[in-house]
Amino acid sequence: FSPKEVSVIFVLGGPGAGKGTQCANLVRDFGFVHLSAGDLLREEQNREGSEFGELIKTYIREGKIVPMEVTVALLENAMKDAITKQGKSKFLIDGFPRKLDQAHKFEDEVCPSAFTLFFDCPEEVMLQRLLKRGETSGRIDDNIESIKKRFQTFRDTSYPVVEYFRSQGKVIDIKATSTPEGVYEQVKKELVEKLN
Ligand code: UP5
Ligand code: MG
Repeated sequence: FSPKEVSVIFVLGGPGAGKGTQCANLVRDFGFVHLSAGDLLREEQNREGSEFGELIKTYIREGKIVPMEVTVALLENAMKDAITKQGKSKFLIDGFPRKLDQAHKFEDEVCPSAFTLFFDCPEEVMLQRLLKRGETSGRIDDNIESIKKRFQTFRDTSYPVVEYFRSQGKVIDIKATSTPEGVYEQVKKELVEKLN
């Protein structure tokens, strides 16, 4: 597909900041296609016959970033599907890019982003959310050891991506500490301003 046919918004924020929750709201109200890189990786991990299953599992448990070739291919395929099978063109790419080289590769080879929604949330709050979710989620990384590693990776490797987009004036900051509804009010307000 041609980058001209599509628009991409990156949705970034620490582990448990509420990216997935808010993307679901935006899908309901604005008709975006929501692609979570983490969800696509978990799906690939569970796919019968995947050559990357074990690798993805190990990286996710350790809170490390899966080699970008795998993730970019999954995202690109999912975008192609949504375009050809559903005639969609507006994408929320959630939890990606998590490293500067991924940002460059995606914007050079797939599609430049319009802007980034950044969910800003303190670690104590994210920790409580993730531990609570871990009681029922079955996610192999919702345990205290993995969560600490995810936070470390976010601080060292992923937050610099936000700063990079910020230096281009392409970040919308959202305070992600209030209720899901309260956070969504901010998201809607900012988005409507941006899109008008
Ligand atoms: N919740 C949400 N909002 C709330 C609010 N305002 N108040 C109270 N509770 C709130 O929310 C997390 C939990 O908090 C839920 O229980 C929710 O109900 C509650 P959610 O919306 O799921 O937050 P989200 O930011 O999406 O958290 P998630 O755990 O998905 O974030 P991660 O970034 O850690 O996970 P992701 O799936 O993106 O990545 C997982 C792993 O995959 C990475 O660690 C990495 O190993 C790998 N990965 C890559 O290698 N490359 C990639 O490009 C992407 C992922
Ligand atoms: Mg998520």
